[in-house]
Amino acid sequence: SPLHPLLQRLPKCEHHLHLEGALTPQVLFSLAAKNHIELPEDDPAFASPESLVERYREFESLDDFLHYYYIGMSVLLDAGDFETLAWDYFTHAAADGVAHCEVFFDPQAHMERSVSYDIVLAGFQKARERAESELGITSELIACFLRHLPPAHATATLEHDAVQASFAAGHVIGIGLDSSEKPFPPELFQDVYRKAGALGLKMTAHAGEEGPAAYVKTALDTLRVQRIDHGVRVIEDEALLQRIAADKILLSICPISNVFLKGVASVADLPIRQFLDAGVRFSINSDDPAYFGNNYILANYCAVQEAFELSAAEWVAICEGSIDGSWCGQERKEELR
Ligand code: ES4
Ligand code: ZN
Repeated sequence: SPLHPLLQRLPKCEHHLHLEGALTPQVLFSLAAKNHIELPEDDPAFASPESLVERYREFESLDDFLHYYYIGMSVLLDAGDFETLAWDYFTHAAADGVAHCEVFFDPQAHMERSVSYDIVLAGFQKARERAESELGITSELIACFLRHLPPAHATATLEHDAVQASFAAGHVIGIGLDSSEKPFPPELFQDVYRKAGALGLKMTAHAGEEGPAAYVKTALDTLRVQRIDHGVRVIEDEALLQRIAADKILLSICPISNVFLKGVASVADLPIRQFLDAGVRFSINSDDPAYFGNNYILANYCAVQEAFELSAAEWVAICEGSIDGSWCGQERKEELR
């Protein structure tokens, strides 16, 4: 596209990136060797990094992907491993013109396998500091709860001392909700969101990725989130679409992820044009780039451009909306504009 230089140059904000989803097969295999972690011998996909790359091209669904995602993160053990992972993401983000990002991680998935929260956070903090000083990228951390685990487990995690300390220190600014969407509707997690709201945390939730528009509605009504991750299925509910536009709820959409996980057949099937026409604020994001063809944020911008041929003014407006919808301070927003 003739707009490619503009897409590269625009200062981008990324709001939907799972740090564990930035684990490339190459890094996965090297950390598995270093940490003496056995990968599944009964799955030929784990024969080599190359065969894993091939298997990642054939995900059938969100749950099929998540099976590999949770095996993948089992190679992460010490703070240096988490620093390596996050640094790998930040260097890709810098190459793609990301100026600011708000990234997810899954505390329960590490704590469940006896990796302490402080180890995870120490590694991420080191990478974040280095990204700011060496790459000029600012970042925030969002702790996601796993919806396939009991809601009480999420609440206990929020109340864990080290987690509370990371909120108090401002190292983690918000919470999210991810993993297998159906049959775990948002309202199951009202307790943990009410407690997070009382702490003044930012709040978002995955909804309307595989699940119905009704899940987006209950995320807004019962969890009181300020943002919706994915949310593409709101297109099935016109009144909800209008409400999201009026309330300036940001949808963090992930076009290439939706194609890899079979939510849509192609990027052209996403309701991007309807969102623009209805005045819905959205950002374009990479989700789990290492699992989805090594496609980072710029590839997602380009895929949208190829499918929809947006104007330069529309791209500038998308980027301004994603600055406005960011959770950084007002001074940083001014710098980003
Ligand atoms: C995820 Cl694409 C997606 N959806 C839900 N949960 C996730 N965790 C990591 N990637
Ligand atoms: Zn996601």
